Parts: sequence; structure tokens; C-alpha cells
Amino acid sequence: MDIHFPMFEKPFGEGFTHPGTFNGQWVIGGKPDYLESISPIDGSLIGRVSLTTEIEYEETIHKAREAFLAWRKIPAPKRGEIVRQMGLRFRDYKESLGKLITLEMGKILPEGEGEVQELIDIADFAVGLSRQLYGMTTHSERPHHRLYEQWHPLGPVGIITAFNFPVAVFGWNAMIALVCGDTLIWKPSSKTPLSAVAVVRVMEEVLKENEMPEGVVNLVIGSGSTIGELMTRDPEIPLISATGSVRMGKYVAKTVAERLGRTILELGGNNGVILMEDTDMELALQAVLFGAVGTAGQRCTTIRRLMVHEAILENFTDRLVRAYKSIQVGDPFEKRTLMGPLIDADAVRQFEKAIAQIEKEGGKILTGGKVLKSGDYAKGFYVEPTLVMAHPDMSVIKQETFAPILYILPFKTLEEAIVLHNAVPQGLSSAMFTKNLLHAETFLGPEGSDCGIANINIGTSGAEIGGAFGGEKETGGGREAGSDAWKAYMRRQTCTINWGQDMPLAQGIQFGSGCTT
Ligand code: UN1
Repeated sequence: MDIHFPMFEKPFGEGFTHPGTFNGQWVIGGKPDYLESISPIDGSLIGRVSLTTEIEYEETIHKAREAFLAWRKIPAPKRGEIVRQMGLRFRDYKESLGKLITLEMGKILPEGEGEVQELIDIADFAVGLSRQLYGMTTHSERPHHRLYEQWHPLGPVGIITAFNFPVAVFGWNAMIALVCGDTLIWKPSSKTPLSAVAVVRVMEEVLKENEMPEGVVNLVIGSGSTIGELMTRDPEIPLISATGSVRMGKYVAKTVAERLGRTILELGGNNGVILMEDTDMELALQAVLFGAVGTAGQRCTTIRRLMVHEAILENFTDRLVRAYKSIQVGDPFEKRTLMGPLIDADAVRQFEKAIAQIEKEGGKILTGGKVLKSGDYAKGFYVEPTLVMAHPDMSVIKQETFAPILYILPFKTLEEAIVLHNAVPQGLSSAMFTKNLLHAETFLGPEGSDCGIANINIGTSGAEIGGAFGGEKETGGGREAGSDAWKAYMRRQTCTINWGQDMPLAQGIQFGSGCTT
């Protein structure tokens, strides 16, 4: 695979090794343990990355803390200027980064490049934001007093990301946190370490060219139980932003809460789309295909449940089955391919487990359901995109299986559809297809979708960076990326200034009138 990063001296493959720890310098200990990066496309070795040791971690967090003391003093628009240059540099490497994501994660190339675009977009957003970290003023109840709030940098921010968006989700956190004046300690997924190394090397170029202090951007690589544990317990990290499973999120939430730290959690999704009887079938078909099959069903925003009005059930299902059967599964670098592999053997096992449960619970597999093992598929982790006619009592529809399995659930009334829609523990993204304003507004109203994202006439995935991204219930409640998500990366300070000659107390309290001063 021809991927061009001038900073990597060696080509990927058997001989490629790289330090996994960056704290201004790439650090590698005497006898390091290595993590292998395996391509899900054919199981081949892309390269090895050294695992961060506890000593290296301590050194890194120390540097992140020291760098914070300097970084926080740089005016926000100047920090924005550094991020602007990073955005330009990401553009230079868009093709290479996109290819590396495809190679290491397995999403098709347009999605790999799309993910880099998401990183570029959030960098651009953060540049503008660096001049808009605004606070409000309000009127004091006391004469000659001014009351206002301002936002200050928070400290080193821990960013824990998942394999499915090895670059973009880091970007949402990192670009915003950087303009907010925070330094970063990034722990990427152990399944996609090289995408992380490449992104950090691009950022390193810009930081060095601008003679920024070491420790503004840091990378640590290791498992959740080693490095993740050190980060979540570390009082030097006031905020941990974590993306991943509900199980991981519950552990992170508890551990960080024990030291009264803050978290931003972006956990599981089990996203539903309601197709009303006046659905524009052509639009819905396109949206459902991208939303359910795109990224091989491994987005947290993937469409997993499709609630279809009985009046269009047969027609829409037939069309969907036909479309599913025409989907090309295979090498994600091939132009014709719409669906690449799952991330690893364990993901295939989870798929098989879900299929067994579907069968046990009386779901009808309309198409798909099998693991692809022969020929070109033999060495990678490929499965068929799967459509299931389901019923509401099935327990498998309540869980997030990170695979391309879509459950169809028929309904008769809007009320029934909304109850069905909300009857899962997760609450990330949701959508309705309709031309009826009353139905759309009901879905978007307080008794409608209970998710953090609710769309009309588009799918659940592929959110733009301009909005706040995140969800309710077991999704964790965090918000990242655009809108005012930046506030979570700063500390709010309420200030009252007395510019008068007297000392009036709030709430009209008279105190000390009986004593002599
Ligand atoms: C994720 O799957 O964790 O909305 C993030 C989307 C993408 C990001 C998904 N912009 O599908």
C-alpha cells in the first residue's frame, strides 16, 4: 500500500516500528513491549508501536502539566493560529491519512477521507471559536457593582477514543481543547494506533515550527486497564473525554467521579428511524443504506432499528432487500466496495452471537446473516449486511451490536412508533421520514425522540461538526464538537466587581452595624 508520510522513514510492513509515546519527543524505553497494528482487510501486519510504560506515562503527564502553564497564557486567538496551521497541514495529508484509516480500520476510502475532512472541519471551527470564547454579563442587585462570567483554560485533558473514528473524534476534542487553552493526553484505541501516531506527527510539525513548548500535545498507547486506568485516576487530569462502550463509560464515570473530576462520555447508540406512511421512499432508501451499512455498521450513529408504517412495510422492505443484496462487500480500497470488513475476529464473534440470538428470539433474517470466509474474504473479517424482520419483544434489539444488522419493526400509529423508538437504553441519534409537519414536530417535541440528535428526512449518522454531538441515557450525556460544547473544556468563573465607595451585601443583609471599624 502506497501511503506517503515523509516523516515515516520506513514503509509499513514487517520492519516498521514506531514509538507509541509522544510528549514533545517520541519516547521509547530500553526493552519496550510492542502493539501490533493489524489490517482488518486481510489480517496483515501494518507495523508495531511501542506501549507506553508507567514511567513514560508519569513523564508525559508531568510535561502536559508544565506545558499547560505556558499554553494557558498564550492568547486564545494565537492558539487558534496554531490550530489554523494544523488544519492546513491536515489538508496536505488528507489523502495519506485517509488511506491509513482505511488500511488500519477498514472503512471504505471515501469514508476514510471523509473522516479526515471532519478533522479539518473541526480545526476550522476551532479557529473561529478562538475569538468567541465569550462570557455573559448580567446586572448586579447592588449599586456600583458589575457581575459577569469568564472562561479560563482547565488543564491537561485526557482524550480516550475508539477504533471506529480513529481520527475525527480525537479532532472534535483536541481542536476545541487546544483553543480553550488545555493541553492534551490522547489514548487512542489499541486497534488503530498508527492512525493516531500519524495525526500526532502532523501536529508535531506545526508545534515545532512555531516553537511551542513540549507537552502541549501528548500521545500514550496502551490498554484501558493500564494506561486508561492511570489516566482516569490521575488528579492532574481535570477532564476525561471518553468514547467507547457503555461498560467502559460506566467504569470511567465512576473512577473519575471518585476524585470529583469531570467527564464527557460518548458511549453506545442504538439509533432508530421512523418511516411514516408518507415517506419519500427514494430518499429513505439512500439514507438507510448509508446509515445502516456504511462503516460496516460500526458507527455509534449507525441505524440499527427501522420502524416502518404498515402501509409501506411490504413495498419498502422489498426495495431494501433488493438493495442489500446488491451491496458489494470487500476490499475497502476498491471503488465498487460499499462495505469493508469488521475491525477484528472478536467483532465477527459478536455478529455471530447476535445472529444466533435473533434466530432464538424468532427474528426473521430477510437477507445476510452470514460470516464471509472463503476466497478473498478468507484472511479478513467480513460479514454480510443483514436485514431482520423483528418484533418488539426481542431483547437483542435493545443492545448495540457493532455490526451491520438492521432490525425492521412494523407499526400502525405515530404514538406506537415513538414508544417503540424510545424503548431502548441508549439515546444517541434518531430520525423520522415524513412530509407531515405535525408528525415531524411531534417527533422533535418533548414527547418525541429522547435522543441527543433528532433529524427529519435524513439518517442518523454523518452528523456535521457544527452541532453539539452526543446523547442521553446510556449514551452518557456528553456533548462534543460544535455549538457550545467548548464550555466543558474550560472552567467558568463568576466575577463581581465593586466600583463604588460602599460595601452593600447581597440579599440586603446588614452586618456589623453594631461594631466599630
Ligand atoms: C462515532 O461513531 O463515534 O455522525 C462518531 C457521525 C460521524 C461521527 C460518528 N460524524 O456518524
